[in-house]
This record gives sequence, C-alpha cells and structure tokens, in this order.
Amino acid sequence: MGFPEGFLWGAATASYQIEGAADEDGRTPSIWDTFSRTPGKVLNGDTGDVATDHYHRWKEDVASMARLGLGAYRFSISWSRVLPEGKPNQKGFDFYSRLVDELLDHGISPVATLYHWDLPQELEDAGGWPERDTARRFADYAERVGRVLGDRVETWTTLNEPWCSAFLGYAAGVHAPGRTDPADALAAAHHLNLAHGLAVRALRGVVPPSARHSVTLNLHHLRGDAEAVRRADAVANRIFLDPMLGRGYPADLLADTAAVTDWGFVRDGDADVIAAPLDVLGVNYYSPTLVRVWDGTSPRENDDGHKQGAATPFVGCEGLEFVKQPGPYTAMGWPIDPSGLEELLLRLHREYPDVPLMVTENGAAFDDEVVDGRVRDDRRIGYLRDHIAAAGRAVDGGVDLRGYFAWSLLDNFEWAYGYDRRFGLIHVDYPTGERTWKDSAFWYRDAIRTPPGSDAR
Ligand code: GBH
Repeated sequence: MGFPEGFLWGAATASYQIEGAADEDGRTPSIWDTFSRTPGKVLNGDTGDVATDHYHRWKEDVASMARLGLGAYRFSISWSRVLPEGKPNQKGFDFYSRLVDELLDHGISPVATLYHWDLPQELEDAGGWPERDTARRFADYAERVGRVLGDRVETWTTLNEPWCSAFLGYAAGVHAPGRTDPADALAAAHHLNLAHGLAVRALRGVVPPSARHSVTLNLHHLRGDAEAVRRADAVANRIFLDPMLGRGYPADLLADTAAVTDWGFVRDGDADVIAAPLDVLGVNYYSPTLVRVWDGTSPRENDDGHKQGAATPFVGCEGLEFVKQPGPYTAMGWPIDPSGLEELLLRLHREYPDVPLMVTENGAAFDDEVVDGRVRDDRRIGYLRDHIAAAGRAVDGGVDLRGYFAWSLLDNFEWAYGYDRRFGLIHVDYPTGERTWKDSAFWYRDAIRTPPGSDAR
C-alpha cells in the first residue's frame, strides 16, 4: 500500500503572496493592493509591492523546484496582471507563459489557479463578489487565460478557498476587501460558486480534453457537538461542496441563514452551471476546528479568525462557540493535529465518493531564522512528515488521492500577517529576497524521492 503510481508531489504559492512587481508591466491594483496599503489592515503595514520578488526571480525559483524534485508546481495567476482594467496585457500573459514553459522544460507539471483572492480593484468598485456580474467577468478571464496557456497547463483550478474570499472578505472583514455584511458574504459565496461553474465550462471550451479541472476548498474539519458541527459544516463546507458536486444548496444551510438572506440571488439554472463536472477536488488542510453550542453565559473562547468583538465569518452560527484546542501550535496559533487530515479525506471519500482528491495545501508557520547559513526547522519537518503519513493512511483506507502540495515553496506575504509568519520550505530574506533552503526543503526533497509505499524505498 502507499501512494499510487503517478502521485503528484508538489509545492504551492499564490500570485499576490510571492510576485511583487505590483505596478510593473501594466499590472493594475487588486483588492489586496488596496487593502494592504490601507493603514491598520495588515500587520506591520506590510504590502505585496515587492513580496519575494518572484516576478524577477522566477527562473531561479523554478531551478530550485527542479532541485527539490517536484513533480508539480501549484501557482496562481494575477487577474489584474493579465487583464488590467479588463484589457488583455501581453506582458502579463508572457510572464505566465515563460513560467509554464520553464516548468515543462524541467519536467514539472503546472497546476494553475485562476483566482487566489486578488480581485481586480475595478470589479470590487463595481460591487465585487456580491454582484452577479463578477462571475461573468471571471468566466471571460478564464477563457482568455485558457486560450493562451491551454496547450501547456495540465491542471486548472478555478478558485482557491472561496470560503475565505466570501466570509473573511465580506463578513469578518479581516481579508480584502474588508467588508462586514453577512448578507453580502452569502451573495459572494453564491457568485463564487457560479463563477467556478461558468469558468470550468469556459475552459473546457478552449483547452484540450486532456486537461484536468479542479477547485480548491479550505474544508474545515469540525469536531464537537453534533448540532454545532452540523451548522458550521453547512456554512463552511457544504455551501461549496454540495452545489459544486451536483447536489444544490443544502436545506439546513438555507434554514440556518434565513434571517440573513432569502437567497434571492440564486436564479433558475444556476445549480446546473455550478455542478460542472470536476476531475479532481483540491483540499487545503492545516488544522481541525472544535465547536460547541454556546450556553450564552460563559465568555466565548477566543479563536483566531473570529476574535471576540470582531465580526464572525461563520454566518448563521451565532449560537456557536469556537473552542481553543490543546497544543502544540504553529506560529499562527493553529493546533497541530494530523489525524484531522486523515479523517477529512476519509469523510470526503465516504460522502462524495465520485471525485478524486488532491491535498493542494498543507504546511506550517514557525519562527525560522538563518543561523550560519542554515535554518533548523525540525518542527516543520515533523509537521510535514506526520501529515504525509496521515494522507498515506487515508490512501490505505481507500481514498483516491492524486497529489500532495506543501504550502509553501517560499516564505511569502501571509495576508493579514504580512511577512511576520513564515510557511516556506525555502527561507526568504526581506527585503533582499535572498533564498536559503531550510532543513525542511532538504527533507522534503528526500521524502518525495522515495515516498512511503514507493518501490524505490
Ligand atoms: C491558506 O489559507 C491560503 O490558501 C494561503 O494563501 C495561505 O497563505 C495559507 O493558507 C496559510 O494561511 O477562521 O477560525 O476558521 C488558509 C486559511 C486558515 C482559513 C485557517 C481558516 C481557520 C481559522 N484558513 N482558518 S477560522
């Protein structure tokens, strides 16, 4: 037993987190440029203006991927770099075209995500994801990118973690565009679902039939009281899983959120569009979430992402409490618990048996330092080793798992936490951009050369 033949071992990044060159070669602002340049939104006032300077160092980074022995690289495309103000930008397309060619030259399979949170600012100015038209604009963008890169990109991903876009962006306000209206967040979730379905359809029309189509969700692995788990699961997981996998919106979700919206933004025919057939479902996993029904008296626990007093991303879950779990924790304060990954993959396999799965992100932030040219990140090695083992147990349990991607190739702009939190296999010095392989990079290189269950072991 073990990981199957052809299993993709990779690493992941995202455009705004690594590229920099925010105003170069015709790129125009996205909501993350606007948000990060607004004082008080991002820790230490950090922005993605320079980031890891990958826009200029892409060749060196692909060389590093080759030395790591990656079978695949998951990256995202900046919408406002290729279609600034809606107009095609040759220099923007050229950047991704060169990157994809370089990957293929090194035998690395490109996994391209169309949307990792960087909505062009002009679309937010027109209303953003709560507006239906944003979904149509996304499909148009998908088709244009498909026409340029379709002959070379082997796996397409429409959206990364639409839960974050909708609920951290429009309900909790801790991510761009920083709005806090629960009804808008639910409309955003629907239009992200619609955007996904329209984009899969548009891509299939222009790219070769051999290409695989996917979406990546940050599924919350929930534990706790059955009622609390059901409610959080509806608005965090099944709100995307069910319509995308052909079941429409769950009845309990509509009931739990009835006081917030009447879901009048859903039109006839949307369910069929959203259910566009998928070849693989991407799963991002970091840690489990513990919930219980709140007794209404004791102070609520303070979990990251929905601090007391701040708006909650869990719309319709007002009576629930998010409970701090026992450690150890990463530098994000997230508990380390690999069993959650195994259970999550097994649950998806049980409840949605038809779609193959891929772990598109898994990793940990720690306070890494370069000392004498070396970064001793044993805790990251332990995290990766234990989570890869958990994924292996899920495979042994019957899960059709196609790949595993470490988050992240490089230290990068960690959203609201700026450069303060380091997730990379490769250390980045700011602002020089100098790269240093952490011990975990050397470990990952060796681990994926002879993964558990491989014949070469
Ligand atoms: C991913 O987001 C992103 O895709 C990636 O860009 C990012 O750098 C990486 O992970 C590390 O953060 O709101 O209480 O449920 C993960 C985002 C993190 C969102 C865990 C939900 C749980 C806190 N998720 N978070 S809560």
